[in-house]
Amino acid sequence: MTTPAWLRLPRLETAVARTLLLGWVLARVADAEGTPVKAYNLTWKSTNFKTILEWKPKPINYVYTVQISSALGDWKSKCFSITDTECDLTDEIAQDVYQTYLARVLSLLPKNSNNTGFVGDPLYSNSPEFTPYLETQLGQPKIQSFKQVGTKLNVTVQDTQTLARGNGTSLSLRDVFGKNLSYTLYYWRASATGKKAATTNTNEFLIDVDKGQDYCFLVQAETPSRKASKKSPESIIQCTRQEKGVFRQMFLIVVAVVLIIMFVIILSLSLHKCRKAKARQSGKESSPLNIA
Ligand SMILES: *[C@@H]1O[C@H](CO)[C@@H](O)[C@H](O)[C@H]1NC(C)=O
Ligand SMILES: *[C@@H]1O[C@H](CO)[C@@H](O)[C@H](O)[C@H]1NC(C)=O
Ligand SMILES: *[C@@H]1O[C@H](CO)[C@@H](O)[C@H](O)[C@H]1NC(C)=O
Ligand SMILES: *[C@@H]1O[C@H](CO)[C@@H](O)[C@H](O)[C@H]1NC(C)=O
Ligand SMILES: CC(=O)N[C@H]1CO[C@H](CO)[C@@H](O)[C@@H]1O
Repeated sequence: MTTPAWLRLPRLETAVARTLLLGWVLARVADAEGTPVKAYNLTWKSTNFKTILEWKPKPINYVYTVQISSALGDWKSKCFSITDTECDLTDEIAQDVYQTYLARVLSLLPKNSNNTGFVGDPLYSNSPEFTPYLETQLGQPKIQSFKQVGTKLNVTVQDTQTLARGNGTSLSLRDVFGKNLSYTLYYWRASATGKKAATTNTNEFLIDVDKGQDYCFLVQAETPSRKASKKSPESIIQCTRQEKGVFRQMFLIVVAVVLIIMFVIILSLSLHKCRKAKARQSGKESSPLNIA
């Protein structure tokens, strides 16, 4: 017994509807997982060895994992399955800042996110090579202390601790760069604009200045031996203030004026007394005359 044609038609329609529905559901699932996009514009941002890799674009329903290797080494994964577009790699480069590193950013579906062994279809981009010692930017230096005594101005620059490590301890900028790190002091009289400069490959300046004058100054770090990233930003400006000297002078003047005033008062008082006494005396002398 065969089904009449008029009965078969709705069944066909149901099948079509089912297929359409299935297709729609599959499309939804694919959407939720997203389509990984290859990362681009991978950029190293590094200051005093604090080092972050940045890239684009913001992921939509997929994730990134970052891997880093030194010239010698294996790939090491960092920042597993993240939806950010940056990864802090300081810990990896801090152990040896003289090495050259390469990083890559993998774009992965969340369910594959631990499949970083390049089975299947890896989607990744390489970063530019990065050598922290040569490429990290110098941070803004800080003036630790300064003192002006007579014709000498003593300025001490803080030796910044970095995140770089050697022998298991954290290294300062000076530890890492040694004599290849210099500081330049730009200084000028507070009342004038002409700037002078002095350079040292220690953290201390001792310069000749004019006695009794106030000075303003700033410092800038530099690594002349490096091709790039040579100069730091300038420190904030500091000024000496010879307030104490000025105060002492003012104090002396005030004391002198007070002493003079007191002297004048005492003098005039005693003169007055003198005159009165004289007047009385002359009165006494003249009274007999008056009586007479
Ligand atoms: C990559 O970054 C550089 C500098 O930030 C920018 O000039 C360039 O337009 C970027 N490229 C893309 C494709 O966004
Ligand atoms: C300059 O100041 C620093 C810190 O106060 C001090 O250690 C140093 O001995 C001073 N240098 C001179 C030459 O006075
Ligand atoms: C690390 O320690 C060794 C031996 O103790 C020493 O020779 C070397 O100079 C140290 N390195 C640093 C960067 O401090
Ligand atoms: C200083 O720079 C020179 C030339 O680049 C290099 O040979 C030397 O090893 C550097 N010294 C330190 C302490 O980094
Ligand atoms: C999703 C998942 O399994 N993540 C793991 C991938 O592997 C790293 C270390 O190998 C783990 O820390 C994650 O939890």
